[in-house]
Amino acid sequence: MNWTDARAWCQNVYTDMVVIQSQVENDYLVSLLPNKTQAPYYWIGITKIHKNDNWTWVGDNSTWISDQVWAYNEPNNNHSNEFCVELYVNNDVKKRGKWNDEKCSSQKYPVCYQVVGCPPPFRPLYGHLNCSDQRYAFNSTCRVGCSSGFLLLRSAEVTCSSDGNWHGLRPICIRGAHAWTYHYSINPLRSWNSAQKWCQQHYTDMVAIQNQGEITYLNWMLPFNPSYYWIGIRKVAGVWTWVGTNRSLMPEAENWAVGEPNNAYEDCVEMYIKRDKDMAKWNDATCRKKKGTVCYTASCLEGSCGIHADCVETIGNFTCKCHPGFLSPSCEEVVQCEAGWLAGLPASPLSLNCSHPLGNFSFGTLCRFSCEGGYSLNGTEELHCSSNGLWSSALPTCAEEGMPLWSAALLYSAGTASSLVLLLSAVGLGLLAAKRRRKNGKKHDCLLTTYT
Ligand SMILES: [Ca+2]
Ligand SMILES: [Ca+2]
Repeated sequence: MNWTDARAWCQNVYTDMVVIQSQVENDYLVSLLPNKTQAPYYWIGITKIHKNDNWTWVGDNSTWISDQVWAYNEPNNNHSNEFCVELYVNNDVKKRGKWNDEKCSSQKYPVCYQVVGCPPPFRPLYGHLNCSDQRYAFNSTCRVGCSSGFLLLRSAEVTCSSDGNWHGLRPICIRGAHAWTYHYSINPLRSWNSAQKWCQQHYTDMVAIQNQGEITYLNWMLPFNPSYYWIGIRKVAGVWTWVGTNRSLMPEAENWAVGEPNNAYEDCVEMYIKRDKDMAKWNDATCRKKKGTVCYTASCLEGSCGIHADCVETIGNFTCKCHPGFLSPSCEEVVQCEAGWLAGLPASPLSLNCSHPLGNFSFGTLCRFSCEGGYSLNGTEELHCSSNGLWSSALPTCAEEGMPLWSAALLYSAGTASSLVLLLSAVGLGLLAAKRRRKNGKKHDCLLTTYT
């Protein structure tokens, strides 16, 4: 093939005509190529267009040429148009591995190279890839980005290594937050107190860890530091406390390393970031020790959650935690208490007077009961609707003064299924009912449900 055809063939079948960038590469290539006893030899990918041009390699336009690479008396540009280069591969020690400028129309063997590539890289669920080379060639890289609301764990970038495998931890996107707002400093190392001061000056506060996802993220995000990192827990009046929220550490949130906390005089907490043993676990340590600092920036702003909720920091975001008696997601809706019993409530002798500060028969509603003359109240004088939607106690009843209690009972089961049972005040009817039950032989739990 002439040089032009040879190159086209290389590009078609492989990646391109061979490019040599060092004497070592040149010698290595010679060692690979079949020996020839005579011409034709091999085309290599270096050429020029005009007599006075530099020799230029295909592909990257490099102009590398070794001092010793030309054969004796070459390049001689013998016909004033020797603008391509052949590589001698034969047993002549003076010529083997040397170059000769040649007419590009000469017929020689093409030497091509093929990029060592990787298979298409793994695209993480909820993520996308941005690759430097769509053929995934050797040394090319792919960067992973996660969809909005998902967090990248492990490496963001993988590189195609020469063995045809992607190098770097397989990236994953986990459900997280829109932004991560952790900040750290290991220069200088700080005591716990000065770490907290630094965080409060520059960010919101020392890191407050709320779930395993944050622990995993911090362990991934922070560089290894031999003295590890302070976190925002310390002993306050003998109780492990999150300093940012002033809440005590709940047992379910504990993340102590084996055997920790182990010392009554170690009042601050460090996290073993990237430690071989007990990785990402906590240890109580003396507060004046110098360690790395991890801070966070708060996402809660005033008014983030309205007046019936607390704003709770999550990783780079916040959630609204409704106050008792209010319903998510908006925390504007108030919990209601079952009030079906009202319909069956007699006009007398029991009377009630309710106040509804937040809504009819809702959390906060308070009802006061009284009985008309001749009756006395049995049970609570006040009922209130609790934050869980249940009434604070059973309905009271009115008993005719001097009458047996059961004859004027008003039963109410507090809860969702209100069973309102009014009893007759007439003793006679009650007895009648009892008699009738015996006669029928049926089992009744309650008595009559009408009122006269
Ligand atoms: Ca020549
Ligand atoms: Ca300890």
